[in-house]
Amino acid sequence: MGLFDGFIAKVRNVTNKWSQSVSNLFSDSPLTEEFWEELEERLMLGDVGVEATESLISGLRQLAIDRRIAHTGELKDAFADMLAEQLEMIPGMGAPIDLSARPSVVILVGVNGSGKTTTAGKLAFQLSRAGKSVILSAADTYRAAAIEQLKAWGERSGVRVVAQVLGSDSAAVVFDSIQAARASGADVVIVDTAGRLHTKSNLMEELAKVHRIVLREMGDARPEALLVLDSVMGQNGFLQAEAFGRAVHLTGVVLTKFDNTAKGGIAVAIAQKLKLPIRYVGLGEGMDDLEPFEPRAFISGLLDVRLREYDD
Ligand SMILES: Nc1nc2c(ncn2[C@@H]2O[C@H](COP(=O)(O)OP(=O)(O)OP(=O)(O)O)[C@@H](O)[C@H]2O)c(=O)[nH]1
Ligand SMILES: [Mg+2]
Repeated sequence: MGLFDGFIAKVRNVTNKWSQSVSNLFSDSPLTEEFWEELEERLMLGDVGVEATESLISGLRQLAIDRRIAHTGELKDAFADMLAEQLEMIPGMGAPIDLSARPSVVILVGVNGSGKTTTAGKLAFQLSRAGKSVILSAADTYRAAAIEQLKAWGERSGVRVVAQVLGSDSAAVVFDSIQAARASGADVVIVDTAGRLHTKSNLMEELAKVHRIVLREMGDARPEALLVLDSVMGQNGFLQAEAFGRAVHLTGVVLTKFDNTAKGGIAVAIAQKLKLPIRYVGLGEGMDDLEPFEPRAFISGLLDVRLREYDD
């Protein structure tokens, strides 16, 4: 069993119509101009993005010439390899989050409803199960329901939640959480922030303030600041990334609701456009439905191929 077999199986399980339609293009059929057009169209429809699509197609065409390939099926492994390479180009792609500081801090940011609180809960559960002492920080102080939602996750996973009353200053909650972590010797603080439109500058300033407090409290260490992106939104979600990246130093992406998307190519577009490493993929609403991202395992599951050395 490879290290990421479970991840491959999960991605394969949710493998949607799109990846099947791409996968099915690689068959016994002769390699025709029509094939290239179809492939290009399906990649574009799947949110792979213009640049990545062009570079994939031209690389694959060259390979077909070099190897005198006659049937589309012979290109499938090479195609999967190229997709994986597009992902692997980004430093830190699939790397585990940095939990070396004590306490380490993971801040989740993103627009409304992208899956921040759910991700915070799943992550708290998983890290806690792995033997880490975790604190959840309820820095979304805008809605009472948000604090309750995080507390419910805390109960479910046996993790302490540090919260203040509705309307409190987010940065103060985060400060409290870090103090509590220090006092109790906790390993990691996971910060759930309010969803916000990236165009609201006062809200983005609030996020910057949270980040500053964390930096100050961590000394030489650095937090993970993960942009939580809804896969279903596809490339429409990219506009957010730039604004969030100005407020906090983003260290990666959590790609949520991958189980619901009809456009599996979004991971490739994130690499190409945002140049941010994907760290986790959300594949459902349950506690176990958050998987560390691994590029080769991901592509293996997506296209139903077996890429070599995905777990080396
Ligand atoms: N299917 C599926 N649903 C998810 C996933 N992640 C989150 N959700 C659902 O998406 C909805 C919104 O999730 P939240 O975690 O509340 O999102 P949020 O970013 O905290 O939202 P705000 O705090 O309002 O900005 C909930 O119904 C979640 O159960 C996922 O990976 N797959
Ligand atoms: Mg929330």
